[in-house]
Parts: sequence; structure tokens; C-alpha cells
Amino acid sequence: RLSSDLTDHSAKRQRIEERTDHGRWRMRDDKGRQSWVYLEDEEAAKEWPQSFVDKYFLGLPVDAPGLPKPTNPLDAVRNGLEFFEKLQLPSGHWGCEYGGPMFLLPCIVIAWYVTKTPIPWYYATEIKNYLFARAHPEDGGWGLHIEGETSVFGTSLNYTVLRIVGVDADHPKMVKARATLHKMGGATHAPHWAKWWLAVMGVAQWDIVNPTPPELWLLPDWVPIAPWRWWIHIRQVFLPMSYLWSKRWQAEETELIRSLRQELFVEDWAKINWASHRNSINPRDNYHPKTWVLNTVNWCLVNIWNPVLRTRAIAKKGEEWAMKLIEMENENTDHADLATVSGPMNTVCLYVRDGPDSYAVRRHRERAHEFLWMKDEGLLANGTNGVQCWDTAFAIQAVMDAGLTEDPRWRSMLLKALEFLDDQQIRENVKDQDKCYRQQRKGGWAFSNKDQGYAVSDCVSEALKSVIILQKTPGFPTLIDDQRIFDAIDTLLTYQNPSGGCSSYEPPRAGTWMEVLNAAEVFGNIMVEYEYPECTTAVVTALSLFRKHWPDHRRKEIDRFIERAVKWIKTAQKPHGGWYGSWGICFTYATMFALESLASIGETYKNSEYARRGCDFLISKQREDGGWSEHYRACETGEYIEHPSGSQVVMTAWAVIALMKADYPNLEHIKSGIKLIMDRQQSNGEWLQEAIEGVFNKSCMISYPNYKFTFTLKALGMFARKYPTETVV
Ligand code: LAN
Repeated sequence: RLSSDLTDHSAKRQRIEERTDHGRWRMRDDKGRQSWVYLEDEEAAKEWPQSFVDKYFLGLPVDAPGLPKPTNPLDAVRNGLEFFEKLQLPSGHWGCEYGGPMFLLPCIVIAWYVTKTPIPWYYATEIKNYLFARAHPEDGGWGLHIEGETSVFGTSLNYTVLRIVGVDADHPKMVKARATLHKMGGATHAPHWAKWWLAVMGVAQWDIVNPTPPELWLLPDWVPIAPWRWWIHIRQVFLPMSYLWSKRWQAEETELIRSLRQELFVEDWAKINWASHRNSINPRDNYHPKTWVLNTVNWCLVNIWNPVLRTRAIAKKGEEWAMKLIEMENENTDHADLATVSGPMNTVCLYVRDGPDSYAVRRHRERAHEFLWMKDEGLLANGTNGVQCWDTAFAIQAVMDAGLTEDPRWRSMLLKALEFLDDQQIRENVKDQDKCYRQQRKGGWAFSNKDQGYAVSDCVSEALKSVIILQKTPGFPTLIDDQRIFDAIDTLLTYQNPSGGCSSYEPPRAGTWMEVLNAAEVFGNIMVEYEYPECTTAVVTALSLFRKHWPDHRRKEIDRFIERAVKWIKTAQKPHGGWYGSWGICFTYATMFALESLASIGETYKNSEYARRGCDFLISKQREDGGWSEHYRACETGEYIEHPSGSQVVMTAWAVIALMKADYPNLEHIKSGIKLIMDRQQSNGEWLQEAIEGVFNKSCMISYPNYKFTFTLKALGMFARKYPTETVV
């Protein structure tokens, strides 16, 4: 019998209950900083009643009465907006769960554990509930993401989380998960990131972790593999990883850690040959097997560099520079950090260097709450500190596409949204931008909020479009003056690559050959920036709109930018006519953007071979019921794959938007898609959650719950405006 359920360092039991009172959770929106608060005190709960938004996300009954049944798409938009308006948060933005990946909660909870950060019982309880709700119904394990197959990555880490939050090893669900983990080879067969976390905990030994030497940061900038050239996410993760790897730091040993050493492995812990398992990996986790180049590099690091050449002085210099870069990241983001992996890792580094009560550690602890999301199933971790600017921009555009921006009914909602984007614009570049290798960002918008402050090409574009649209609508104030709009344009213009396409956070700083050094195993396309039809289109449409209103500002550069960008879009078309999507699933998503790019320069079905092939591709995938439905596996395999559960409302919206952009001549196809979207609308105006919508790094899916509102509304609104005399019902 596996003994311990002692989980905290003072050997007290972590308090954990069956459930919390869902009536006591509240979402706090502090100007776009979101966190979920649990009101233990009854009086406090009375004074701060639950809002519609709280109840909606918690799955509690909401007051959203049935509306008259729409007889045309525009009425369906109105009904949809009636509901969606209720989800707008006090600061003017829309938020939602941004879960999906199953390795994020472990980053936060393990960081809490090793830094001895107390976990309130209501968090512990709801983390347990979420993980139990999301365990695979057959084998009891967890995958890379909520819809994925069970993997060692998901199972070893989430099992660990459950033990940390106080679940007994004898719990039937734990027994089942453990058996599944052992069948897959146990934690010795986990991918690199899991091995790293388990080594930090002291559950595994450092020899099992492939090397991540911080001295790589000392390479001169001209060196082709220098880390500053890597994709922002991987270099921000590599920083803390390299620091703790170099220190071979391990948490204080506890009963729980001793017990996990017995639970997570197949072999007798004391006899495990750690070094021999550096490259052991379960086939299901091995989406991107390490290349022979990386294996050779690792071999040299392990056998020559580390034992023979690596002096303490070099190691120390590397560690210090890595920490300096982490400090700069903390300063630039007020300790929120880029995303949910690097943030918790940085917390541990600061704890190790500066101690438990340092300001940096305390501030990290405070900000970690902004990455958590409470819902009916329990408490989960979001992929970023929210989706604020991104979803708000799409919400505004949906109203615009329906031609309703001047309708006084939506004025206050839109004004609040505009005020939010005004407040969230990034006004300055980061301090010492070049020293910390950051991209120009002044005038831009982040995906989430300005605290995080990483401008992304398409986030800047979508927000800018929304601002221009509203500010040019009679009756709306000019909150963002011309100079600030020009700042955004100046930043956008830095995003084009020599090929003409645009990437996400920065133009690529190295070639895609860098992927040979991808050590993460579980993800593809992670090492450098790539060009994306999605991002490229967003920039093209933003520049086109800007050009209409400010025809003289940097005109030549803008014209040239657009021309080259659309040319690149054409080169990215696949032989079957579709475009591969990197941030939404999958061909349906990117084809929508690509056809919009083509339409922006007047290329549509009737005059463009590219647009025609794009439309024909989409039409060939339309289902009997008029909808579209692509499975996430398409992202992994690069082939269009049908979703077994039938048409999906979000994908159907993407496809009909694409066809409308391209002026597809056979209206029947578009109408049947529109009809499906209308039929799925509930009587109170909402749409229900269906399969997962988003993706990153080819293999990991991520939820965009607001897409079921923003894209459906956009599709219906566009139809109503484009074909005002057509009927669908
Ligand atoms: C995101 C979220 C938004 C997304 C879009 C704006 C939709 C896209 O068009 C550009 C890329 C971007 C900004 C993006 C990049 C990768 C992110 C940050 C994520 C998918 C959210 C989570 C993911 C991040 C990498 C998760 C942590 C995992 C690692 C592999 C470090």
C-alpha cells in the first residue's frame, strides 16, 4: 500500500473537499486583469452578488429569456448579440476559459509546491474536480490536451498535481491512472519538459534530463543557433529551464516526494539508471522525435562539454545572464510573464536565487491567479492570462459586419469595448529592447492585456481594425488619436519577412532548419517563427483599412507590403486548394483568412485561379447538412480530416465567411451553411460549446469558446448585408 498523503511541508494535510459552493465564486475584472475569487465569508458573498458572467461560466442557471424566433440572419445576429452582450465584462472586454493544454496546470501547481506556496483548499478542491472531470473515460489518464489521447506527459504530471492537492494514492481514480502510466513505461518515458519538472521536484534525478546549458545565451549574436533567434515561447521557456538545470536544484524532500518516487515509476527507484533514460519516450508522446543532429549535440554535451570542458566560471556566467534576462522579462510584464509555462518556471528560479520572501517571488505568486479559470468542471489553467484584446476585437468586428455599429441598441456595448482597447494599447517599447531581444511594440496590442504586453502581428491588426471602424462610425469618440494609430502602423510594418508573409510575435530570426534542435518532443514547429496565412491576412486587412482613411501616410510602403504579402499567401496554397492553419483547426480556418487576403486586392472566384481553388476545396468538404467539421488531427497530419461528431458551428462559420469573401457564385452552398448556424442557435440567442477550435505548435489544441459567438455572428451578419433579399428559412 502506498503510504503518504502528507502534502505540505509542515507535514499537515492539504485540505481538500468534495466540492466548493459554486455560488461563492466571482470573477474579478480589474481593468482587464482577471482572477477568480472564492468568498468564504457569507457576508462578503451577499455584498458581492454573482454576475451573469460568473453564473454562465460556472454552468449555473442564468437569466437569459427566450427571444422571438429569428426569421432571417440579421434577426439571428440581434438575438446572438442580446446574449453575447451579457458576457461583456465591466472593463469592456470579453473573457472566457482559455484551456485545452493539459500541461499548464502542472506548471503552476508544481511551482507552488516546490516554492512552498500554500494552496487554498478551494483551489485544491476544484483542481481535483477539473482533473477528474477531464481524465480519459477509459484508461483514466490525461493527454497533451483535453481531446488528446492519454500520454505520459499528461498522466505523469497531472497525477502529480492531484497528489500535491491532497488526493490519496489509493483513490480508485489514482489507482487507475497509475496503472495506465505504468503500462506506458512510467515517468522514465516522459518527454523532456515533464522530466525537467520531476527533476526540479526531486522525484526524478537530473541525469534523466537532456541538457539545457544556460551558457548557450553567451553565444555571440551572429551565431546562427544563438537562442535570441528562437521563437519567443521556446526561448522564454529555455531561460528558466537552463538556469535550474545548471544548478541541478531540487526541492526539499518531503513525504509526498518520497512517495511519488514509488508511484510514478515502473522500476525500483533506487535502482533506476537515470542517464540511460534521457532519451526514453513513450511513442504517443513522441510527436516530433529528436533528430540525429540533436542527439549528437546532446551526446557531446553530456559526454564532453559537461564533464570535461564546462568550467564553473562559464556555467556561472551563463546562469547570471539567464537570470538577468528573466529579471528583464519580469520588469517588462510586472511578473506576469509571457505565458503559463515560463511564468511558473521563473517563479522557481527567483525562489532559488532570491528566497521565498523576495518581492519577485511574492509578486509572481499574486499574478499566478490571473492564469487560472474556474468553470462548472473545476479550476483549470489558461494558456495565457486571458483572451481580452483578441476576443474584444472580434466582437466589435462582428457587429460591424452586420452593419449594426450605428444602431443605438449596441452603442454602449461598443463604446465600452472601444474604451477597453484604448486603455490596452501598448504605449511604449520595452526598456532596453535590444538588450533583451524584444521586438518593437509601441502602438500595438497584445493577445491578452497590456501587462503581458507582447504585441503580436495579428492581435495588433485585429484591434487596430476594430478601433478604426468604431472611431470612423458617426457618434463614436476619437479616443485614440492619429499619432497613436500611426504608432500601430509603424510597428505593423516591421512584421514583414523577406518572403512577404508575416509571423506571430517577431519576423523570423533564423531559418526553419533550426527545428533540428527541437528538444521538446511533444510539439512541432516550435523553434523559430514561421509565416502564417492567418497573421499575414490580418496585417493586410488592417493596412488596407488604414490606407482608406489615411491615404497619404507611408503609402508606398503600405502598397508594397500588401502586394508582397498577398503574393506570399498565394505561394502558401496547398495542392488541394486549401491553406494550412496554425492557430485554428485547421484548413477551414486558414482558408478563410487566405481568401480574405485575396479578396482585399480584388481577387475572387470569378477572376482568380487561387480563389477558385480555395472555394472548390471548401465546397468539396461541405457535409450533407450544410456544415463543415474538421478534426484536430488535421493539424497534426497536414491532411483534412473529418470530425466524427458531425458539423461544427464554428467551422461552418469560417467556411461560409470564406465563400462569401470570395464571392462564391452558388448561393445554395452558403445558404445551407447559414441555415445550419441559425438552426443551432438557442432560443436565448446563444450557441452551445462544441469541439475544440484552436491549436498551437501542430499538436496541442486550445479552446476559443468565444468563437462560437464572434464567428457565427460575423457569418450571419455578412450574409445579411451581402444578400439582403435572400431568405434562408
Ligand atoms: C497563442 C494564442 C494566440 C495566438 C493567435 C493570436 C491566435 C495567433 O494568431 C498567433 C499566435 C498566438 C499569439 C499564440 C501563440 C502560442 C500560444 C501563446 C497561444 C496558442 C496560446 C498558448 C501558446 C503558448 C505557446 C503555450 C505555452 C506552450 C509552449 C509551447 C511554450
